[in-house]
Amino acid sequence: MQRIEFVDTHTGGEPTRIIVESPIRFAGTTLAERKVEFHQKFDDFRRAMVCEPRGNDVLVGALLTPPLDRSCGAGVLFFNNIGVLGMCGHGTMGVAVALHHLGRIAPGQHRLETPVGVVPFELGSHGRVTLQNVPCYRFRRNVPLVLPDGREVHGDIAWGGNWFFLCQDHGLRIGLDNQPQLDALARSIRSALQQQQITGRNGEEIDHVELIGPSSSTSVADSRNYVLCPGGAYDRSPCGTGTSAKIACLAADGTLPPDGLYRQQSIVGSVFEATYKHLHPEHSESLDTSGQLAALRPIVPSITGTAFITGAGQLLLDPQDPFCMGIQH
Ligand code: PYC
Repeated sequence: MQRIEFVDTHTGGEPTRIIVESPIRFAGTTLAERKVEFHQKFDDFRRAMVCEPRGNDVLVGALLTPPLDRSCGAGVLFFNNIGVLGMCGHGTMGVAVALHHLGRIAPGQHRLETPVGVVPFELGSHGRVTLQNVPCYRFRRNVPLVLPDGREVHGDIAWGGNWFFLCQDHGLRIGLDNQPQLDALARSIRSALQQQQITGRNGEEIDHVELIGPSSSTSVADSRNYVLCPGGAYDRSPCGTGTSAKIACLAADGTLPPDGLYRQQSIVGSVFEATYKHLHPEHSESLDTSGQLAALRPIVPSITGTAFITGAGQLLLDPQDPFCMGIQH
């Protein structure tokens, strides 16, 4: 029987399972290489950690790895029910409180290495975490999209650590009681994007759809979102990368100034607070010498939320169990 140590958390209702120790020994020399390696060689391990019968479609996994960048306290690979993610905002907050729960970090400033870059974060009291996301930007504005039923919607395409299509003219109310309709629409948007080969920069797949609407009447938040994740589940939290993508669009429109506060409410009512600073042009050039990124005026978002520990222990992998390595739907 193999035993895998884990800590479970949730951030604004969205769960993260942090894998503290794993038998995996990576050969890759960057986290981006290890992301590919995890997907290609250890997909059964991913399934075993987050899919049924031990997990579910909503659960995001976070595999802790020793950092390759010595300025970081830990490295992490985020994954879900279908694959590996570049970055995850709610998951980063979960990792922060899990590292504290394990006695590995104290409240204060820390750095986490992810496949898309280093994510500095500050752990405050009572599970409050502010993360500084990787540089984010709007790639295309107000893109028309014809849906399979002939209806046309519009959306911005933005990078928030993952690729998002952010749509506001969808005509639906964002509320839990409307979830089946929101889900059907978000799925049809995603398949239209695929069919019409509408992508992010460098042809990358847009795998997250974010529907945006007014916040609930009892909330002071600036807007409420419904985020369809790549594996078909919807984000219970306001989505850290989705909130980053949203404020990148507001920054590009000039409707949110640097350091201005934006509050993003999720479908279950939880709220992330977001601010941003512009990325220094020299920094953009060091990330992309073609100058294309600098022209998109990337921002560096700070996202704040609260995560809670919900469980900790060992996952048991019994080789006699026919579903030991999880069920892939
Ligand atoms: O918080 O960035 C996020 C996220 C991505 C997918 C689910 N949550």
